[in-house]
Amino acid sequence: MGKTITEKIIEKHLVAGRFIPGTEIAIRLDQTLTPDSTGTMAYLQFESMNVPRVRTELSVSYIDHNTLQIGFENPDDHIYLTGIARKHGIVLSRAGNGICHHVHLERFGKPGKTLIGADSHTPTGGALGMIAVGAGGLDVALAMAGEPFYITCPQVIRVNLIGRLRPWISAKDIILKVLEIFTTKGNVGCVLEYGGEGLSTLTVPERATIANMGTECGVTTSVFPSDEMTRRFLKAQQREEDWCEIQADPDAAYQRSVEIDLSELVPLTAKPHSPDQIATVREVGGISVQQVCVGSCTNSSYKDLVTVACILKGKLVHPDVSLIIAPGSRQILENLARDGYLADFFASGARLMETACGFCVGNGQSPPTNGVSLRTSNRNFFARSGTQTADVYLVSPETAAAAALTGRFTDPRDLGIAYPEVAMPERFHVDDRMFIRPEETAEPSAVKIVRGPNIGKPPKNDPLPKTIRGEVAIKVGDKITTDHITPAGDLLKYRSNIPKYAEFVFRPVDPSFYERALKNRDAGRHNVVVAGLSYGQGSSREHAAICPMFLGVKAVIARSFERIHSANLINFGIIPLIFHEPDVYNRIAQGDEIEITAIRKTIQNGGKIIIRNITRGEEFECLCELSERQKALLLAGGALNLKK
Ligand code: MIC
Ligand code: SF4
Repeated sequence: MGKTITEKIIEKHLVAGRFIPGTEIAIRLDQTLTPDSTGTMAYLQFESMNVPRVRTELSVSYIDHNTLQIGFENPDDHIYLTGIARKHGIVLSRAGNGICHHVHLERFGKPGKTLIGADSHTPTGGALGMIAVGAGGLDVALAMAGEPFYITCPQVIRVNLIGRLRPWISAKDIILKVLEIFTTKGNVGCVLEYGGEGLSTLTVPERATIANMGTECGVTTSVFPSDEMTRRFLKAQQREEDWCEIQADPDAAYQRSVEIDLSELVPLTAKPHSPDQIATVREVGGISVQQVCVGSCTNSSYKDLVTVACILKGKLVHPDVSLIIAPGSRQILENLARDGYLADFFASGARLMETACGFCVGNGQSPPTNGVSLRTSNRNFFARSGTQTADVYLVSPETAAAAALTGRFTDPRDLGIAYPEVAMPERFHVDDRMFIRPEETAEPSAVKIVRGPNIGKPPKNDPLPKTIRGEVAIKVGDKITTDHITPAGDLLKYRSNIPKYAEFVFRPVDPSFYERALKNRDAGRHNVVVAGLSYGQGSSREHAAICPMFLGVKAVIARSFERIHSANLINFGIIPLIFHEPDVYNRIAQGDEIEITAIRKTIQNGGKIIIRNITRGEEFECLCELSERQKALLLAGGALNLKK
């Protein structure tokens, strides 16, 4: 039987296991990437492994998330990252060079290669025909140290695109349709593999929008074939030699197939507060809009921004709207400047931001109280924008531009102007001077690493105790994201300082959690978190496991977990337990006294995991499927203990 693209690439990189969906496999990694926000912790962990040079073909460290530099913490992180890159053979992409996923696609991604990144949108690389997966920083550190990456061998779902997009409809509308079909829940362990004749009109940056936001479905990754479009993009990037063809075999078998007719799509939006709350723009109606943000790793390509510039040309942004434009990379910004489009932005009253994550991660540009913000980014989780009362809608660049002009949610087809058909340039102006390359450092071992006062050490954990005894320190509902657990925005500057960052765990849900958890921990009691469905959705930030670990959390009992977060919990010695009978969730409350006797022995030898709810006089069973490797990680109290 023929093979899928996913199977072909994974099989070439297998170091343990076989391509049997649902089983644990290990793959060799060709490339890694880190952003600054998760990178500092990843490199602190990498340093503790005493490996002098990275063992990958390519590792890139990007300074892209936190470039605001309010206070010394953030610039100190940049200096630390630069030193680490010079010392250990990593390429550094300097602040101002752009968002990791854009820059990686432009300059480093290669069809057929494997990549993991300490950022959940690493699957953007799937647009080039790579297997690109998001992971916790510790997994990336291990990959740089030459260790393989362990994942559950995925089930492959085919997304067949037929037809052709009509004017004013674009790649964002395709992925919003995918989110409507798949939702954000229930897709753990799957890969979305795209195919069909509809692909022939989609350029790599458009495929990147789709692969990028596939993350919101909770899939392991998304992947596109590497075809003539891919060759064209790499040629435009002046690196055609990196191209090779990768196609699924015509008789490849898929777990499931879904077909989307592009010619039937209309402008869509994801309503607050989840990327799968899909409606048509017309259904939402003409509500007034106070802010429009075009940017992020999802939709800020050259084509996206030129389209917006053409729509704005000769007009002024509505007086009640603040329009933010943040190009995805310095290359995009420079090409816009050279081709004259920046002048159109300035003349229209748009506000130009740095080529960085910025507003997307709540790092500036918070909407006003009760404000409506239209964004081309990928996440509209509660409070992520920095304003708890704001409503964030995710839209295409076309819909964003329409609202910027009218001050209202507007179907861009109703603007009454001709659709600007923008082609991808045949050749981009390329300038790689904002990378610091390993070969530029003459004596890497002599590089002194500078650590500002905010840069700590990765916190230690004890091995798993014999028995877990303590209280349910918090009970939360469904779809708790890592933005709820460890908020970013103004707190990004504490990413290198776990004791400080831990003060804000669960702040958007229950600001009193920290005091309670700390009190229990200091009294020698364990903390347990109880949650609903899809716990740990969203970002790959392992801080959502490290900070709870620091506060003495030993187990999370949920109705279901998302992939990266569950791996992060295990990496830091916290047991992810699943209610055997979902109904028990309704009978457990915050403050309940909990005991899990002989948990160490049960993890070691197998057997039923029974939880005693002492407060309610009830016993219930939990499930926890673990590989031998994961058992060893939990028993040791995390991967760092085990590696030592
Ligand atoms: C995000 O989009 O949530 C982030 C910020 O890029 C994160 C990484 C982080 O938390 O630093 C992600 O997606 O993994
Ligand atoms: Fe940056 Fe936003 Fe993309 Fe995360 S989703 S990498 S914060 S632009």
